[in-house]
Amino acid sequence: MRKNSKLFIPNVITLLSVLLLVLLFSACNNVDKAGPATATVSIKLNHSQSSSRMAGVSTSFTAGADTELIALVPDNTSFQQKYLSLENLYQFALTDLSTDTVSLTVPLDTAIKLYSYAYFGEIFTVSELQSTARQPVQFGNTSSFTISSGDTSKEVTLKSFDYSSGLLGLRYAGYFNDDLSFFDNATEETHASFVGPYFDNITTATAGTNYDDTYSVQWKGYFKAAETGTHTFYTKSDDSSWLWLGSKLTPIETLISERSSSTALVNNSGVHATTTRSGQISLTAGKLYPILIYFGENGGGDIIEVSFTPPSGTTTFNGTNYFFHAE
Ligand SMILES: [Ca+2]
Ligand SMILES: [Ca+2]
Repeated sequence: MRKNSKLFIPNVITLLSVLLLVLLFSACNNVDKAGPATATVSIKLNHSQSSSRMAGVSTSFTAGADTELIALVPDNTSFQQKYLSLENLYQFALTDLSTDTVSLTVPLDTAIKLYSYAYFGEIFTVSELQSTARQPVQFGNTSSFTISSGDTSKEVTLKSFDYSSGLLGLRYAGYFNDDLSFFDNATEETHASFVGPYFDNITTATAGTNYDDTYSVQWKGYFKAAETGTHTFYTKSDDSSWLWLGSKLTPIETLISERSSSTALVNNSGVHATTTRSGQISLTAGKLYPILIYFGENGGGDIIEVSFTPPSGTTTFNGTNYFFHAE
């Protein structure tokens, strides 16, 4: 009993302290919940035509687009081709394509920017886009800007994403053994002999030869055709290699999600000595096509080379001005 009464006063003090902390905490939360002041602003979009990518794809960012979704994000938000993956997103809205304007409720005096996702062939609402896995076929962004109290309109330039030279090449631990889904969850690893991550060509000089066992490599990006007509693609490998080319205007993520053994342009699968296989495809000059290459080495000798023959050209390993990746 005595013991309990001695503890009574300290316990009350502790209880009151906790109560005070809880009150302080909830007060702070209330302030946070209120957030920064906002204003609803009509934003005029100037669609830039300057990018090298769009020179190859379309003369105008939204030319022929039926729906354009605008995402309002904090300035430090990284671009995602799947817009639903954007973090810290403020708001989605659709552009009025007849006036190139979009109405958004923006935070005031905060660094913000817009990401744009254009769709072709069908008109969507925001909720329809949010409930579908449909991928946009063109992307753009603005520079950072702020809206201050009293601003009712703003004009911003929307630039399409540029492409940079080279395919992204990543090496993984283990031999994929023709299990295409291996690359979905493979463990990336670095290796001194594996030069990258962007490849203007894939030859014994860049990927190496006879330098290791039980590893796999994925190259992905875009192939920009210089001529219209039949192109032949080759892989020369020990052991397995595969090559896919998707439809023009298709993001590489779509090609990866749809690739299968039956849609491969080059199927050079299996554990085997150095073997060259090829496939042919008709391409249009100036257009970008997603390209995906898988390679794996089980044991013994190892080599991977990728070459192609344009309609009127000679076979080459040199992918400069042909191989690109999106920024
Ligand atoms: Ca080897
Ligand atoms: Ca081998």
